Amino acid sequence: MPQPKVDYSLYLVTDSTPAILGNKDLVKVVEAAVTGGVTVVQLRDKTSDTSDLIRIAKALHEVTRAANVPLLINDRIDVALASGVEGVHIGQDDMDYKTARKLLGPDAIIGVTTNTEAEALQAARDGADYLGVGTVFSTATKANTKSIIGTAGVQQILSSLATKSLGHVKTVCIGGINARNAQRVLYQTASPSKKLDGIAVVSAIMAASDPKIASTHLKDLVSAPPPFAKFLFKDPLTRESIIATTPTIIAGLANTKPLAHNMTNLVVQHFAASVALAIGASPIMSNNGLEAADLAALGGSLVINMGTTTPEIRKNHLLALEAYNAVGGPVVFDPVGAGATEARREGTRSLMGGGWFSVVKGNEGEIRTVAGVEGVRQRGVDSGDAQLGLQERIKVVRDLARRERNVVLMTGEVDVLSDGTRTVSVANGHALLGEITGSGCTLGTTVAAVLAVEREDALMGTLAAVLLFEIAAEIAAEKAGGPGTFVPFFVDALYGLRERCKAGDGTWAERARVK
Ligand code: 3NM
Ligand code: MG
Repeated sequence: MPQPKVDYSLYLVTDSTPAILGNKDLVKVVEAAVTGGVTVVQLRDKTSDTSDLIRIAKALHEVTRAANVPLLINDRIDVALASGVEGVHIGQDDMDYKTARKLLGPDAIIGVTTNTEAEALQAARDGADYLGVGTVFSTATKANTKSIIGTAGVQQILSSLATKSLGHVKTVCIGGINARNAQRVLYQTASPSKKLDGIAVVSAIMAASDPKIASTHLKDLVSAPPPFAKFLFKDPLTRESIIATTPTIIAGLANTKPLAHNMTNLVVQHFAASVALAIGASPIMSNNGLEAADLAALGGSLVINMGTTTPEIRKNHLLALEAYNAVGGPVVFDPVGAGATEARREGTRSLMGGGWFSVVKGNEGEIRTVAGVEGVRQRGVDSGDAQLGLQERIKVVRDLARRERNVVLMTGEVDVLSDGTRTVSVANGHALLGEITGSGCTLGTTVAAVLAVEREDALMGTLAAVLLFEIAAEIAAEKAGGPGTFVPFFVDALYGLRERCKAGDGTWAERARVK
């Protein structure tokens, strides 16, 4: 009998240790999980004696068979054979795939744990039915996991499989997956050519006080895109469409007055609030993660600026990121000075791993740090020297946007922004922006405020924000005597452009120098 088509969308790995199972009954938990919507079950038990394992496997099999859910045994081919279950899951240190296949026959389901591209390609070539790809996030559930590969690592493995004509092999990811991150992990790991078939979890179900409710919730989550991915609207952009659309977006901002939640650094609080007000948003400067869910519910947007982050503030950033992700509210990441110190590199890693950003905005050094380019040194948190040529900058920005499935904005004399398919460069702005403090930070504020109203096309929204900001700087520079007077003229110019947009006059956008 050929293998029936397996649904890998919600894959449960059991754990009988007291730390996870508590005093619950394993069979009852699996029964509840299957009723809740789990689609595959793997019995993973590293300590029980063989006779006990076979007994447990048979008991679980009664439950899973009734629900038409395959039961697999971790590592133990003998136990799988003795209990007559559907297959096994083998790790890199277990029996090799080919021997397992010989012993179990062509109809058994055999999955393989893979941590690297090479392991994944090998297992897929050998003929594994599915791969368990991980470890995605650090987890307390499994001792001595190999490397943490993050969503970017999973995506790299998926696209490599597709490139090598091995896209048919099914894949689930494992390690630290739970209801808070399941949807965005599925979203962030997807490559254009291959996406995951499901998620594998241990503690999210096994340690839940109500495994049925936990499973139902997870099943609902994996069956739908995350709230922030509702809009996939991507009109081609031309200079004409950009000039026509930008003032409309800014008028929408001024007329809506959306909440602009700023979690920003000590240096620019006041200036950022002034800029947000000038462009027509309603700023709230709050670094308290505990109120982020309430603020996210008000329908605005968030900018997380890493400028003066401490470990305490980072916890707040992560709480807020999660809260906005949960309701689909736009979040802009401004990784200020990302490459400057180890603490900032670590902060960048944990924020990028802790949620999904609609836009990542930074200078060349910051964006390259986010992209994981080694050897990028930053002296301070100011812009520093550009090192790459325009074509290289475009490649870094586009590749990062593709990887994160978001919008990336790299600022500089020429700004480059991309959503992975469409890439635009902007040559507006003025040198005086580099002579004042907080110009980069307030651009982040501006982008986030605009995204609160432009929900359909994040690239166009980001571009409108950049043009508003930089054309205002050009207008201000015409009047300013230097950096000191530039700041008030700049706030005036932002305000003036917004008022012109409200009055239906969008001619200023013709100053756009976009390509
Ligand atoms: N295998 P949780 S991580 C069983 O990386 C297992 O191969 C892993 O537990 C791997 O869902 C892991 O509680 C434990 O984080 C996953
Ligand atoms: Mg193993």
